[in-house]
Amino acid sequence: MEKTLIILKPDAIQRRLLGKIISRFEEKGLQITGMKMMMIPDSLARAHYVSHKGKDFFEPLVSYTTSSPVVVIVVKGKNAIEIARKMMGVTFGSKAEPGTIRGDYAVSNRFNLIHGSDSPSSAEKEIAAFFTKEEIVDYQPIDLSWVYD
Ligand code: YYY
Ligand code: MG
Repeated sequence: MEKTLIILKPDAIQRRLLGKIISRFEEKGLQITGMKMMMIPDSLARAHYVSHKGKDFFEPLVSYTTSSPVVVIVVKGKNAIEIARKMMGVTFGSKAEPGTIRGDYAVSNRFNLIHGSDSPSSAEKEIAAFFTKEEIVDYQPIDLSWVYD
């Protein structure tokens, strides 16, 4: 089983889309194993997006990320990282395919509703940056034998 960090970004909260987006992961068969609402501190936003430091969109991205609460979720499942990225759609809302989260609910480049880790190594780092060990709850969903063959 793989874990990935999902962030429902400020626009997801402000536009009251939390429930719709969370439902998609539940309905897919992925497991929520940690979840909380928080304000992302400036230092954490900068560290989270450090690979984009120096790019023209970096400062506006940090401002947006810290502008309002977010909901952070640890989503668990076989191949969860790749599945979540597919469900999100490509980065820009205007380019994302219908049927994806960004494709269905976003038109913007920056206001694209959701973050998902892009690799096992970033997932591990990002989960550790946003959650303590105690905040990740290990439990066995009762339907797993019907979710996976
Ligand atoms: O992983 P993902 O969120 O799909 O995209 P990244 O390339 O990692 O960029 C992070 C974040 O930065 C993106 O969600 C929107 C914003 N962004 C932007 O505002 N303008 C760009 N040209 C590229 C990315
Ligand atoms: Mg990224």
